[in-house]
Amino acid sequence: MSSAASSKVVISGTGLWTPEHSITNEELVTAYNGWAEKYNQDHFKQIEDGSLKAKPFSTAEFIENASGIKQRYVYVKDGILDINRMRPNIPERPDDALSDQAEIALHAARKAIAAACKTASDIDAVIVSCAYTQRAYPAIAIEVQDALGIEGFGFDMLAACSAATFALHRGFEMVAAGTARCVLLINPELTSPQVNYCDRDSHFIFGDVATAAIVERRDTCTAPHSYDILGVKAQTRFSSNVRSNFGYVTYANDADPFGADKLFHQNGRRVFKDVCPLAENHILSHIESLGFTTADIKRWWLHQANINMNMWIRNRLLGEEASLEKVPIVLDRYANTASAGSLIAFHLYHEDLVSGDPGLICSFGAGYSIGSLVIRKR
Ligand code: CO8
Repeated sequence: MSSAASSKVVISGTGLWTPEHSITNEELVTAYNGWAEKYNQDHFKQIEDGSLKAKPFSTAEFIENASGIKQRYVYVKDGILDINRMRPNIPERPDDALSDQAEIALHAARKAIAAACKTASDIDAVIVSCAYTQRAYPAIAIEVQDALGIEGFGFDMLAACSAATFALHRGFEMVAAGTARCVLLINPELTSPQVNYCDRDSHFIFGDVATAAIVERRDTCTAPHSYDILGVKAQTRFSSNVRSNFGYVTYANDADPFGADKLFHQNGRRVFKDVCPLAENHILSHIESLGFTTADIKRWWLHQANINMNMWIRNRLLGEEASLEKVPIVLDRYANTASAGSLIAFHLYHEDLVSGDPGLICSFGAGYSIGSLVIRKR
């Protein structure tokens, strides 16, 4: 489904919050291998009689070659590298304290509001959109709305890898329809509590971050850098190849609430093979529907899950000789940040574009879901 060109709605500012803590591949691998060695020793007998499989070891070289990731940022480092814990230690906060996710959302939101030269009174709606929210209700968006003193309304939405682009689509539609003058969209991607740090195949994939964006009417925009939204396009296709069974029904079915299937798990190879061609076709049909060719698009802010996926898409759409400046990569530093990756890339690599330059923001991954926006610098 795509919506036709409109230059009445703009992205007028973005914000990025980067956690102060980071973990290198080497640190992560040392912890995982220490845990695996202990597991194998503790289960020596079962491994020998074949009733259990020995845990394999991880390597930093594999991680960098297979994914392009060198390090990741985390909200709380304490606990993740402790071989007796292997998960972050994030203490529960009382109901009258700001929640963790609202806190990191606010860091990014304030930066986006400042970049767009807006104040709370200009904003009519707040959408918090990410892969997980830390509770079902009250919405994190309403907590953020309250902390910022914004009138109007807020709601949360979940769309895994495409949470940020799908939220931008909703902001675009609300402003185009006149139901809001200006919308604040936030992606507090607190992924580390859902990472299985005891799974060699996926322990390295994710990092924490928060991104935010302001979408508003073109005629109210006073920001130094702003982008007309020329069109939006979304596509989903059901797949269980990237899945988390975490949810409130676990209480009713007596399953282990901490079981491996309740954390992020995937068939990574399958995802790669399915999603790359889907994304290629989606992007081509979107830009062509707006009268552009791939040569016209000056910058490609792609989802950041895996360097080899982005290079595959670059090679298919632009050719192997295309400059990496056109297709910025942030996952070496940030790792996969669920929906926030394309927004981090946009935030860090847009100011040098000149008036009239078109660009593409595109997410692809779990769901499967693909979401794109074709934008043009004003
Ligand atoms: N160290 C050493 N060896 C390893 C390791 C490791 N850590 N892990 C695997 N190996 C081994 C494997 O066992 C395998 O060995 P063998 O050949 O003997 O069987 C070999 O290395 C190759 O393994 P793979 O085939 O799995 O390796 P790949 O080259 O396919 O790379 C990747 C694995 C990196 C996972 C790759 O397949 C990939 O990135 N695929 C795409 C994944 C993707 O995009 N997924 C979507 C992510 S979902 C998302 O972005 C948001 C979801 C919601 C947020 C969740 C928050 C927690």
